[in-house]
Amino acid sequence: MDLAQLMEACNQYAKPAGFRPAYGTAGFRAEASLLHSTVFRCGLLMAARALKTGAATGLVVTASHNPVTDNGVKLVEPTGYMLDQSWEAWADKLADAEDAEALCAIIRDLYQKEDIPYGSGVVMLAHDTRPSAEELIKAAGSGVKALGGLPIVCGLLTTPQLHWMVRHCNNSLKHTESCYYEEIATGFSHLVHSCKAKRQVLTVDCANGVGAEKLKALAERLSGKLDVTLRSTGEGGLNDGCGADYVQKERRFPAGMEDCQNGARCASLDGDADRLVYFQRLPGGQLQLLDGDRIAVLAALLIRDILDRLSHDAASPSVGIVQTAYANGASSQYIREQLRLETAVTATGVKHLHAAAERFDIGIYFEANGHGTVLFRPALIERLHKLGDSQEAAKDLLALLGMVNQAVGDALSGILLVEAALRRRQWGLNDWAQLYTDLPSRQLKVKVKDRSVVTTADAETRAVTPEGLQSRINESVRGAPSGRAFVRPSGTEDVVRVYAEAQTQQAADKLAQQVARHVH
Ligand code: NG1
Ligand code: ZN
Repeated sequence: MDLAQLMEACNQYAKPAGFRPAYGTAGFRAEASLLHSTVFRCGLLMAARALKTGAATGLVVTASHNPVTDNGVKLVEPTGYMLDQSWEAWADKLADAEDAEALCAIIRDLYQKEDIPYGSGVVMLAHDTRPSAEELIKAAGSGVKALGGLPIVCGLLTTPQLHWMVRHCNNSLKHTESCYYEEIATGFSHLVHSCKAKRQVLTVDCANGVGAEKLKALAERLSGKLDVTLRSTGEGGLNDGCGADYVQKERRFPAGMEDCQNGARCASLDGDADRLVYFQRLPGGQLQLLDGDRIAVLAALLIRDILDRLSHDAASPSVGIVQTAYANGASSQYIREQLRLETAVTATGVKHLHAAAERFDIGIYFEANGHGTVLFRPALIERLHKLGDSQEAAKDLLALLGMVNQAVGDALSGILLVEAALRRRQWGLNDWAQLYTDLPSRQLKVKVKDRSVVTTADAETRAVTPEGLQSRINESVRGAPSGRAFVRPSGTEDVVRVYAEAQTQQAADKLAQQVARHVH
């Protein structure tokens, strides 16, 4: 490491006065013009992480479902997962360092405490469609180079594509963008090749983000096996009145799809295409949401159908579903009582869900907002390869493994998962929707002076501070039939989030309003 060079580079990316970046639910997010120093420092961090692990790491410049004027950075481990939580404190320290001198001191400390070898770390860089991406990618590259590392510029990609590429690269597998399409499309083609179900056109709201171009590329490789019509492909503002977060939180039809036909099969991606929700218009005109909870249940049914045909002499693979407190109570009840599957509840953020899903042979994790995937334990994969020579069911599971992104939740691979599951059961959206009825729920955001005064415990279901808040919430919940409510500070926006569900929409709305008042 050339200290003089490092100092000079650090000086070029000064932190704006008064800016206090913090690593949140999925990395750093802020108004884009504030972020140059943060992204530069994340470049430093990921170059060091690459040296520590002896493998390539990744960095995506994106603010996901947030407005186009924001940006952010998501950090990728060599496994393709999100940055190891033990390193989040280093990310915070680096991002928050006041000046170049303080920054260099933290780097020295990092090298010493983590015993980082000297050398050149490889960091793969990608970005979404935000206009601020170009400058921020430059800042990330400068950070990597300032530590003597090698930035590999992968360009415009969905977040899950970059995660997939990092994982494949480190497993010495082909990892180009076209290999990504090839692999997930091959899995899908295998799973649907003998399906007799009539194909349905899927209309996809692409949030005016990167998903539009990438889903088009995927559909082209499926040679007619997936009929998609794309909406919000870039003509409007990113995530502006459209996208998975808008549809899931507002329960409204996205821009350009207000006039969709009753019963037409529709889906929404978010701005960086790692979230997916389905929806349809009911005969009464209202929107019916098929969210991440429902995708998890559908995935479990697909897996169960295949496992029922698998004969093996060892114990049956364990299958479990991981959710957060935002999961609709009706979905959790269905999973426990009807599917009789093990469930786990973790704090918000896929880093938590992912870790819990790894405890099963097949771990399904989804946030209600549509971010999730299905993980296969390596020992099971090995067994399946052996069984695959003689058994169709093992081949089906291996096809599923190839189709579903093993690194992180992925809306494109999620579409293939949902479409394959529906087609194999010859189901339409109504069959899927009829599995259970969601409890009415409401989410609100509350702006407060300092959201960090709200702290929580028990997978965010209980407010620890401010004192007295939880007992006021309990009081309100007692007054609502089948009521449940919780609050937590957002890790991506400057708000406190309120969630409430109850037997009727009116009761859920009232409960959410009451709890929001307790937060103020
Ligand atoms: P925050 O802002 O911490 O609630 C949101 C989502 C998370 C996750 C992250 C990352 C909700 C309620 N929260 O986090 O689930 O997806 O963004 O993008 O949807
Ligand atoms: Zn996203």
